[in-house]
Amino acid sequence: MKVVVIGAQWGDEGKGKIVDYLANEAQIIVRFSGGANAGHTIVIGDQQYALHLIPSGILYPDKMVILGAGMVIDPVALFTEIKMLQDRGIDTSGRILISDRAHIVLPRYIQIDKERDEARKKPIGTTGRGIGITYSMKSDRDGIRLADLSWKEKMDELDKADLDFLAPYLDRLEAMSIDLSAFLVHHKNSQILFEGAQGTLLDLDLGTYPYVSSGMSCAAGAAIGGCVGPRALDKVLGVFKAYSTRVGNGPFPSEFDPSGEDELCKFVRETGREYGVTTGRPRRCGYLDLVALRYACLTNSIDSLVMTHLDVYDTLDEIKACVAYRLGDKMIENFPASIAALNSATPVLRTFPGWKKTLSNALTYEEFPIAAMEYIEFIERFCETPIHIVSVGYDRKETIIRK
Ligand code: 2SA
Ligand code: GDP
Ligand code: MG
Repeated sequence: MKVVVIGAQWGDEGKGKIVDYLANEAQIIVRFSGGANAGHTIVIGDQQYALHLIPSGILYPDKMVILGAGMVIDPVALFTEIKMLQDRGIDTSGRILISDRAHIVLPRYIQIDKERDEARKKPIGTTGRGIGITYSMKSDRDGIRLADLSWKEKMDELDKADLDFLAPYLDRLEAMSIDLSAFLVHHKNSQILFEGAQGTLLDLDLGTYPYVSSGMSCAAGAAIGGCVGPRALDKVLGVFKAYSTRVGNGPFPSEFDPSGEDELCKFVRETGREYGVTTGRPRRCGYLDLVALRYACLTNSIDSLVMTHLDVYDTLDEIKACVAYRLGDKMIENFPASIAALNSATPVLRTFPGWKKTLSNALTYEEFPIAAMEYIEFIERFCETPIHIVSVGYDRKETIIRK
């Protein structure tokens, strides 16, 4: 079985937690997009890990993890992350491979990324990790792939600073480099997870452009960045939070209070620990946006949704979710491409009763309070997509599978 796990919102839905949970049943985990902009958190008991480049799955001693062709890899960030894992007792040797088609992030790209975003009249609020520049060098056909590191003519084009930067990493990158397509053909009977980064609404094509990242966060990206054809993928899981968050700039129609100062925003941010894993920035918070979630289901062919952070709402008297946008005197139910429309859209909210119970104590879905079930089942009907997994806490254990 080849299963894709993507974010169905603006990232940070809990993909790291869910991929780690599902990795128990897989042999190979392939990250297919993004770079060290991502922050995927995994919590096991009193241990917390923040992964940026290495696929969630590395914490099991026997899984192979692969950085796919759709990724952009900063060697400094990569080897810092490997050292962090090894220092914490995770034996990574021989288990981390990289597609020879993946692109390399150079320090000067990081510099340009920061300068360019600062110079923008309307900054995107990038993570400053050189992501957009590396992907644009790639589309401009000036990028450097792992495979190019041993191509003399290409290396001769680089200036001395780039060569000096790359020199200490060449042997280690070469040792990890594989032909991903051939590798996956060879392992065609393995259970494989394809792990996305960021989320649908940050996808370069499907997201709120230009307020997006530059990789493919969508399900189709798993095929391209994972070096397989789309028909090789068996199932798409879309992870979403019981509410919405976004870090960085750009439209967010269901944002609680754009000043970020209202009580509900503060409550959700602190209870859900909504701070960037890579930059530490406070995340903007808002109501669950079902217009956007349904768009994510449709554009990614999501077979099954995974709901996370439901526990964050445990103590609320009532819960609201956005079921349409009001645009002037019109109501719309489809997610528009126009940033002007998204900026002026006001959310139409539906209210649900709260459950006022601690969900993380439940071992099965049947133990959930009726009010929590009603919220979940409304979302399923609205999105015409089942929710098979519900996460009620950050720990690996706090995960409920619905039968
Ligand atoms: P970039 O750096 O070019 O990819 O930034 C472009 C936009 O993409 C957003 N972006 C993210 N949004 C949510 N989470 C991300 N990862 C980190 C995390 C974020 C952090 O897990 O918390 O630490 O700030 C991520 N990476 C990129 C970014 O905010 C821009 O809006
Ligand atoms: P990712 O980028 O999608 O992997 O998500 P992040 O790791 O950036 O952010 C998700 C945050 O929520 C992390 O701090 C996780 O530990 C935490 N988390 C994941 N699932 C749950 C959940 O169901 N409930 C709560 N309270 N926290 C969760
Ligand atoms: Mg994250």
